[in-house]
Amino acid sequence: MKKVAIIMGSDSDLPIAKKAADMLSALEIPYEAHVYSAHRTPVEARDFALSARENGFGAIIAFAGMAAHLAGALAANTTLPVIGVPCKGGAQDGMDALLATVQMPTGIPVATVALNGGANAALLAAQIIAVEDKALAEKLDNKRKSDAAAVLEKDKNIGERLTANG
Ligand code: RP5
Repeated sequence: MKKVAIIMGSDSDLPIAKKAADMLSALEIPYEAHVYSAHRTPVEARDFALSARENGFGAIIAFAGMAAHLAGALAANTTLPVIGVPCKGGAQDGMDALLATVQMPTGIPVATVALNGGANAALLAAQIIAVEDKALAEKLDNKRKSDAAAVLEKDKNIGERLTANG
């Protein structure tokens, strides 16, 4: 199975990256994690992206806050799908990172998820890999079913919970 890359701009992004790592582990998808900054270690970030396909990766998830150029910088050096996770914090509490991640020029796409959306980034990476992996696609279908069942379970007693004291 293809691996997923988890690349953080800083180890301060770790709590958000952990949500992705946990989801990938739950789906039994192999991943590799690194701290490579678009600004502080641009050479390492570029080299990783340039060799990612030949190193067996199928998708890259990039976590960055503030002037969040990491996802775009990686995407500039690979045609593997790159998923950007804008991280909260900084002067605009993440809006700066969201816009820096999502507003890519034509030709270099980055699939951007919600602020701090580590779990969805992992699910999107899983869906990309599942295009060519029937067993993983089945796992994702089953997860959708069990997630839906959990919501319907909550629906059962929501009226009582609404009227309960305290
Ligand atoms: C970004 O700047 C990182 O991805 C992180 O979200 C933010 C702050 O980094 P640190 O100053 O905490 O290392 O490049």
